[in-house]
Amino acid sequence: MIARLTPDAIAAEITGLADWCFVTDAKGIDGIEKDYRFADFAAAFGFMARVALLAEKADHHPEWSNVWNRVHIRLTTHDAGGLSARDFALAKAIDG
Ligand code: H2B
Repeated sequence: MIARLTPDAIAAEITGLADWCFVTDAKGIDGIEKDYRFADFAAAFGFMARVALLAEKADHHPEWSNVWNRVHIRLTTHDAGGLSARDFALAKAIDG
């Protein structure tokens, strides 16, 4: 079981990220979400392939969707029922 971050820790982490938004879903679970846009489907899917490898290495996996050149990513920690340090580590790895 991994610890959920406190609201203060979440706020501090989000200020260090570009374009990630704090979103509480319909079930009351906190996550962070970002929309990416690419030149075309091949570029978007190439990004998803790179993220998939990062996620598998970290054993931490995104909730995501793709529509042609757009990729929407939501990060939350299922084992914690909300946001943990793992979500912010993966967000930084994705943007890095
Ligand atoms: N991904 C995410 N986003 N949250 C988790 O709690 C999680 C995961 N747990 N990937 C991992 C896999 C866990 O189920 C396995 C057994 O390590």
